[in-house]
Amino acid sequence: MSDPRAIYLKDYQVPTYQIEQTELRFDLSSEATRVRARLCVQRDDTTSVSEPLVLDGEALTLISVAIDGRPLDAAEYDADEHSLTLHAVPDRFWLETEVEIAPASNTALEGLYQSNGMFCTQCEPEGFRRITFYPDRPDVMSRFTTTVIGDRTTLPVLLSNGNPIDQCVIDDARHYVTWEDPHPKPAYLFALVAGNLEKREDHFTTASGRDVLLQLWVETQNLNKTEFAMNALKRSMRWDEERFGREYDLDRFMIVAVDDFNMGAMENKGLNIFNSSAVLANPETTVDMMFQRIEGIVAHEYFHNWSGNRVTCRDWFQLALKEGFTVFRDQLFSSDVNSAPVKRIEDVALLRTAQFAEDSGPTAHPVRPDHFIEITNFYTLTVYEKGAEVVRMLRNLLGWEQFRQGSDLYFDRFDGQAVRVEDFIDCMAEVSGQDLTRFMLWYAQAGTPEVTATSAYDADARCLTLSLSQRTPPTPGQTEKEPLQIPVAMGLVGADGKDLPLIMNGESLGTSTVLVMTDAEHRFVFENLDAAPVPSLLRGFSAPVKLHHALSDEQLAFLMRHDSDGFNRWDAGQQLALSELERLMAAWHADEPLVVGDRLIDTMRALITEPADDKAVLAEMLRLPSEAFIAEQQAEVHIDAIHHARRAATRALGEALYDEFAALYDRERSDAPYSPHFEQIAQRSLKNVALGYLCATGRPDALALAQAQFDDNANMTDVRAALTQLAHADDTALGEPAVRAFGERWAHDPLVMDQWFATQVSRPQPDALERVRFLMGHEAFSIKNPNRVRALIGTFVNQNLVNFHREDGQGYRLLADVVIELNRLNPDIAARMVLPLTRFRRLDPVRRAAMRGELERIRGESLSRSVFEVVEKALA
Ligand code: 0A1
Ligand code: ZN
Repeated sequence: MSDPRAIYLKDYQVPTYQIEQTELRFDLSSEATRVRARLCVQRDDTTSVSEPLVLDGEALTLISVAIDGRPLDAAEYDADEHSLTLHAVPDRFWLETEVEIAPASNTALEGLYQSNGMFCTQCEPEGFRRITFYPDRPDVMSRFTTTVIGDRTTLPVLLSNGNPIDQCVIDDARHYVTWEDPHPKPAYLFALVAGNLEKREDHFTTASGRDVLLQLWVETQNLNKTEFAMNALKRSMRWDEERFGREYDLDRFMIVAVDDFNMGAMENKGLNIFNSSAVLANPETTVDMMFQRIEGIVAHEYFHNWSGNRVTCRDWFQLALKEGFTVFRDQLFSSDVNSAPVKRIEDVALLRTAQFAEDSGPTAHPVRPDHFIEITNFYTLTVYEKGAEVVRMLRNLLGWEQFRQGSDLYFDRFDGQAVRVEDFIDCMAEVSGQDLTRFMLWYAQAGTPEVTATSAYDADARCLTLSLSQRTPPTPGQTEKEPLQIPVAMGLVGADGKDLPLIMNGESLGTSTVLVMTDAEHRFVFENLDAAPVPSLLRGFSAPVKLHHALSDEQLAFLMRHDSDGFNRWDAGQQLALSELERLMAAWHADEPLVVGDRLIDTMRALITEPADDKAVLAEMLRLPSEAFIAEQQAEVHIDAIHHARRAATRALGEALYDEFAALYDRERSDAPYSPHFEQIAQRSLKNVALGYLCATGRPDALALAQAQFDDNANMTDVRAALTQLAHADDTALGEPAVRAFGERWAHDPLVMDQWFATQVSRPQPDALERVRFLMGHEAFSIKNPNRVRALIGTFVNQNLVNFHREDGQGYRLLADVVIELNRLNPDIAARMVLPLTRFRRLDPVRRAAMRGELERIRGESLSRSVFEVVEKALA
């Protein structure tokens, strides 16, 4: 059933009017901000003179409209809830409007809003229409000049895009600053910030020798958390010059940290606005993982200056054009400056759990959707992460050199334009001479392709035949799927653990190659092999597919030790652990004791005791597959079986390898001053994995180690790891006081209190849900702040599966209550939070019914468009 309110890609039409110049004047006040806009409007050559000018506008109080200085009377325009229409307009003219808006009551955090008294904006994708009447679409690009007027004492800092060109004190109370951005941009990249802020300042000299002023603006108490992000910014700027030949193009680059923010951060031209959680860090308050996330986000937003801002999207269906490419660029950056295999492992783990789950659920959509009701619902893992995998596949198909040429051509050809995914792909096809027609299907087909591999060795012919087939399961609205172009990076591992030379049709391919699938079935014959090798397929996870390659536990254990590809070594280990966990789950269902087999224990022992070349990879290899990943492998999901099997395995490994883990813990302890450098991070990660196994035994001496680490208070990574062990122990004797002490120590720091919430609500014991309800009443919690909601509710729902999926349905009820409240306050966050309730198809009948019941209860409310779209899809 087609929804009347849906918007379709096929209906795209070029804008009828362009805006050459945009002059804005903001007179800031919490309840009644006045926004004056002077727009130089130009009718498009192809537009008929009778075509009305229609401007978008949401929740605006219109004060006045004038054309070329002449005020219009009410008969000359129509203003409704969503637009302002002018019927007869000249070919080219100045349009002046004045509107009033109320930032203080804007809890949706789109448009102009307030966060701790500070004014800030979020305009992507369609927030600018909440600021003034405007053609709010990315293919209308304009030069902006912005004057911000504000109170001198409460708003001493007034920022917007570009360069300050004028500033003055108006009277005792007020002052203004005028900013000019020389680069034409779509309205979604507009930004304004006003507040009582302080800055960290630095400089960067570009490759061509220009000086760029760098500023990081924060509230005073956060100045001691700015050093890391500033350095990450400088590293990103240098990296983009070296790797992609991209130089910065303005005299200043500013970042502002904001506490209330829907997403991670936003790439507004020259004035990035960041969720404070995505930029503020220091060793006392911030865990290693967050340092790395911050580095990646700073890079991501900076990289958007080219992939997003200089070359932008024609329409929002093209979102993956900027996001997929920019995520790929930030992944490459993080992998260049840290442990490359671990970066890949983390990204793939996210993809294979969360994105694959999206791709197999009711909200599945292609990387480039062809219709939507609410575009904010499409800032998804599919658009971002699968979008990045698609760009990575191009790199895999073309090789780096040609990929880089394609990227150069794209930036060069489309600089200053708003373009489509096809334009990007065409550049890649042009420089490589490859036919990428079939490749485009990656943007159009939803669902995760399944690749099945079998191999047969023929001793007489001394060859191995590798058969690969592909199939993409149906997704809502897309029943038939075509074969995709899939790059399968691979090698053959010989009995000595070394990669064998690959010979196909008499041609030598080296020891690692990329097989390209374009059809449903393929056969590849490798020659000149003395014995049956073990195929190592999909190295580096060269395509976002589910690979079914039936390897025995022996072969998995072999690859885990010998594969030359770090990612595949890890993956073989995960498969091996998974097959053990499956045995345990079967035992749980049969009410039999959960006994862990020797193979898993022996492989883990070997890992711990043999010298490791990459500690970061080792730490990852020692971790069992997450509950979410295990669930993703099952046709029918049994949360309790998963949880108990994984817990039993962790405990058994802890018991069997207690001495080894204790020795590992000791070995990786260090007194060196904290640094977020990846080698130190790897060491802490390894040490804290060991601590986890030790504490899983519940032995008092293990918990004493955790207590000592907590008391030692060396850095937040170690403190939080210790606190987690204490707070998640069955015996609350140590956990309770530690949780209390931590809460008192950090009551003044909301980002640390988020960690405090998250640690408590991920506790596996059955009292977790009551704790969530209790903490929702804590003074540090606010349902209006997205970070608090994610830390408290999001962590419970996504990281505490046994308790969220309680059979009595209380977990679902709690989430539905939250969604109903958020639907009124912040529809975007509500629509994100409701997603776990839509994933009921593979659960047992009792839970399925309970989830559906809660969704129906939500549907009974007066719903925002975003929540409506998700709930309708789920119940369809
Ligand atoms: N373009 C940003 C993501 C973003 C999207 C929407 C937002 O508010 C509704 C905020 C940020 C990025 O990719 O980083
Ligand atoms: Zn982005």
